[in-house]
Amino acid sequence: ASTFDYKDSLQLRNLLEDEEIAIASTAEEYSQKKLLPRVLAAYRDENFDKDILKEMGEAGLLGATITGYGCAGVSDVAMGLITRAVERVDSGYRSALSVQSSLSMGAIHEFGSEELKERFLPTMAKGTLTGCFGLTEPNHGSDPGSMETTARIDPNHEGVYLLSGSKTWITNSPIADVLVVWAKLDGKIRGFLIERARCPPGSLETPPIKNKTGLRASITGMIHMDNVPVPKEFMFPDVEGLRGPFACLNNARYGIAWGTMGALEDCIERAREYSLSRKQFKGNPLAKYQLIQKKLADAVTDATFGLLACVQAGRLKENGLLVPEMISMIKRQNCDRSLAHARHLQEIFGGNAVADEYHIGRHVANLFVAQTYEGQSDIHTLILGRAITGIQAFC
Ligand code: TGC
Ligand code: FAD
Repeated sequence: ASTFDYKDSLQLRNLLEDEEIAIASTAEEYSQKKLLPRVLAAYRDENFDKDILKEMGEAGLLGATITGYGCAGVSDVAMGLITRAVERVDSGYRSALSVQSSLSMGAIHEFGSEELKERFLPTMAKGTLTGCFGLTEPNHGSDPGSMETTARIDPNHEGVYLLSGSKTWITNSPIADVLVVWAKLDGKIRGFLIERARCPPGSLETPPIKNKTGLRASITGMIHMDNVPVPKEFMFPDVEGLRGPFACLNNARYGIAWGTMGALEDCIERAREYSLSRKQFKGNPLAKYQLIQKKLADAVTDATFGLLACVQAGRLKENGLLVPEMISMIKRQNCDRSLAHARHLQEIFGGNAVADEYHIGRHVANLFVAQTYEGQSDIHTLILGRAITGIQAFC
C-alpha cells in the first residue's frame, strides 16, 4: 500500500534505476561516515582537507559522468544524486566535487585534445591531481564577457602563450595543480590549462581568501598571472567565446540544483527532530504548534518539487534535450527556495540556532553562496526573462 513519507513525499525513488539507487547509497554512506564527522572543525578552522578529493576519487565520485579515463560513466541523474548526498553534509564539499568534476575535468573532457585528456583525467579522477576553474575577475563577475585577463604569443618562444591578469573567488585555486583559466587572445575568449609545476617562480600566485562568512569548509582564492607561459597544446583548440566556460557551467549549475536540495533536506531533518524534542508552553513539543508545522510543510513541499524537477532535467540531459534556460530555472528555483526555507527553519531552533553544533546556521550561510555563484539568482531571472520575452535586460 502507498503511504506518505515526508523524506520522499512523491516517491522519487520510483523514478530511479537500481544502479542509481546503489550509487546514491554509496555517496550517502561516504558523506555521512567520512565528511559529517569532520565538517564542524573544518568550518571553524576554515580548512579544506585535500585528502577529501582522494577519498571521493576512491569512491568513484569524481568526474563520474565521464566514460573512460578512469571515470565511472554514470547517468546524469546518478551524478545529481551524488551532489545531493555530499551537499547534505556541506555545500563546500559539494563545491570541491563540482569544481573538480564539472568545471575542471569537464572542461578538459569537452574541449581538450586527446593528449590532454589522457594526461590529466585519470589522475584527476583519483583526486591526486586537483583542478580549479578561473572565470571570475575582480572587476567582472556576472559579466565575464568583459574579462581583462589576456593571452599573447610569446615573442621569444615559438608555440607559447603568455597569460596575464587576475581571477578572484576561485574555489580550490590555492591547492590546484591544474588551473583552467579563461583569457582573451586577440579579443576572443579562449581556455587554457596552467600546470602549476611548470610555472617559472613569481609568474603564478594563488593566495587564499581568508575569513569567509560562508563556505568555510571549502578553500577559495585568487589567481594572479604575470606572463605565465602556456604551451599552445595546453590551449583548448576548438572553442572560442563564452560558449566554452558556459558549457562547463551548464553541468555544474545542474549539479547545484540537486545539491541544494540535499542541504535543504538536512535542514528539514534537523528542524523536525528539534521541534519534536524541544518543549515550550505546558510541556508541548514545538512540533505541536501550527506555525512550526507550516514551516516544515512548506520546506518539505519545495524539497519534493525541487527534486522532481531535477530528475526530469536529468532525464532530458541524458537524452540531449536539456537547454541552458531549463538549467537556469532549476538552479535559480532550488537555490532560492533552499535558502529561504533554511532561514525559516533556522527560527525553529531559537537561540540554539546560533550554536554551530546545530548545523543549521552553516547551511544558511552556505546556501547564500550557492545562490550567488555560477550565476547569481537575479542573473538567472534575466536569462529566463530574455527567453520569455525575447528582450535582454542585462544592460
Ligand atoms: P550571451 O550573449 O548571453 O552569450 C554569449 C555566448 O555564450 C553562449 N552562451 C552559452 N553557451 C552554452 N551554455 C550557456 N549556458 C550559455 N550562455 C551563453 C551564447 O550562445 C553566446 O554564444 P555565441 O557563440 O553567440 O557568442 O552573453 P552575455 O555576455 O550577455 O552573458 C550574460 C549572462 C548573464 C547570461 C552570463 O554572462 C552569465 O551567466 N553570467 C553569470 C556568470 C557566472 O555564472 N559565473 C560563474 C563563474 S564560475 C563559478 O562560479 C564556480 S563556483 C563553483 C563552486 O565552487 O561550486
Ligand atoms: P556582481 O557581478 O558584482 O553582482 C553583484 C550583484 O548585482 C548580484 O546580486 C547580481 O545579481 C547583481 N547584478 C549584476 N548585474 C546585474 C544586472 N545586469 N541586472 C541586475 N542585477 C545585476 N568564480 C569562478 O570563476 N570560479 C570559481 O571557482 C568560483 N568559486 C566561488 C566560490 C565562492 C565562495 C564565491 C563567493 C564565489 C565564487 N566564484 C567563482 C565567483 C562567483 O561566480 C561570482 O561571485 C558570481 O558570478 C557573481 O559575481 P560578482 O561577485 O562579481 O557579483
